[in-house]
Amino acid sequence: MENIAQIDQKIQALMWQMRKETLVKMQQPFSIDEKSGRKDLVTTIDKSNEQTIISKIRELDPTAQILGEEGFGDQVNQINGRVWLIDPLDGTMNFVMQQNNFAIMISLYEDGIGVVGYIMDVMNQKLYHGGTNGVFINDQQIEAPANLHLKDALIGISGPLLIDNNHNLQQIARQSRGPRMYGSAGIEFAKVLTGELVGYVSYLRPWDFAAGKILAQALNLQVKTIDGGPLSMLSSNVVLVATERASKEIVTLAN
Ligand code: 2AM
Ligand code: CA
Ligand code: CA
Ligand code: CA
Repeated sequence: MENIAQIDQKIQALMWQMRKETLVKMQQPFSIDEKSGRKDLVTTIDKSNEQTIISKIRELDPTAQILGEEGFGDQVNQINGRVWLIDPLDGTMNFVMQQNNFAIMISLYEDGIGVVGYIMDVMNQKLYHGGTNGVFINDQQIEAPANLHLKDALIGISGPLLIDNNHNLQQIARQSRGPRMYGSAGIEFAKVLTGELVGYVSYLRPWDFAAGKILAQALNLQVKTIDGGPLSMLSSNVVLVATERASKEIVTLAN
């Protein structure tokens, strides 16, 4: 394998290529299928994006494991060694209904520790990327967001969790300046990175939060389960990303 700086340059280039391909493919007819039901869609673009990303990563890092949402990667049963996580289209419902507010996400973990994460906000032409050496939007490094309290800021909460009032989330929303709901984990993580949201709570699978977790932790944000515990990288979690202050406040209210 090449060194991480070389790999990073190539994955950044891949993300811009995937953005371009996605913009082209969405102008042509594509088919849409239901996965678990009418609120859980997959398109031929989710699948072809994943296949393109996986074949490129196989070329760059042939011995790594690859975990992709649409199943074109490996059966990953343990997080040791190098593992790439791929969400080829995040916010597929938004992609289908809005042609906006969706992302493409890639990340690399080594022995369970985040190395680099990438979130491409396709329609806004913004690539959020980096790791412990800093977090960037395109070529611009960004600073850690202010350590705001819940009461002073907006919070992202997924629709189903807020509607069902799981984890006391309606009370948590009331204590904030207001809840927001964007429908793409990648877009919501990006808004926490920039301080537009003080935090985000959603029930997510590893490829939904893997890239965002790396970028958030590099900016002193807390990324945990809603109980305040560590996230599992191999199963679903109710994920909380927030400033240090809001994270404590939300965990207390939720439990
Ligand atoms: P996806 O679009 O890649 O599936 C809002 O739906 C957010 O939650 C999206 O980031 C979506 O990712 C994610 N999500 C996770 N599990 C989901 C599910 N079963 N149905 C719909 N969205 C899901
Ligand atoms: Ca999906
Ligand atoms: Ca997703
Ligand atoms: Ca997806």
